[in-house]
Amino acid sequence: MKIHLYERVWIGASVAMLMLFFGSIAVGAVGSNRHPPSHIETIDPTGVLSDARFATQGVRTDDAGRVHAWIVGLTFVWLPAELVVPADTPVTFHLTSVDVTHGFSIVRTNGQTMVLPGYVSQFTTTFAEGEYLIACNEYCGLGHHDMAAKLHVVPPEQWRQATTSREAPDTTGLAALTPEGSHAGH
Ligand SMILES: [Cu+2]
Repeated sequence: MKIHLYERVWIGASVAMLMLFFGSIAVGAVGSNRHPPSHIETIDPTGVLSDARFATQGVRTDDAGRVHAWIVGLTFVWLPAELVVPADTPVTFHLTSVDVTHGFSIVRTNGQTMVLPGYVSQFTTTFAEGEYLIACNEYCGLGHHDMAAKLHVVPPEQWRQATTSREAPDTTGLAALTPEGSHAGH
């Protein structure tokens, strides 16, 4: 079979482009350690705020001293709206939603995941010192553009001092928030 020269050139170019695009995905996934959020851990989306894992949102350490952040997304806020974590230390994020799908995105980092009602999304990453914007990158309703939070990454010594003196966060009133309750009409 005779293949015209131009046809061969274009076949070659298409194959090269496919390899380039696939390669860039592979480099992004492996090089930047990106992976899909876990869909293994489930949660009752109507009982998130009374669930032991998410009743108190925020940053906590486990018995082994590892740092975890527990975050709830709802139209149109992240709870809590401010997080403080230590720099250059792995932080494991656990996220869920009480209503619709949200996108948790820590801008200028590889910290990003979809947040779905009924599931606990989880990822672990480390940060350089600084202030980061957390945005919702999954359209969730009319107030979507206001759905933002702040991540403060401080030197580990400073963080440890602050956590030992920090009181348990005040969650009074949060139990009254339900998907239907205070956020109707998203
Ligand atoms: Cu959103």
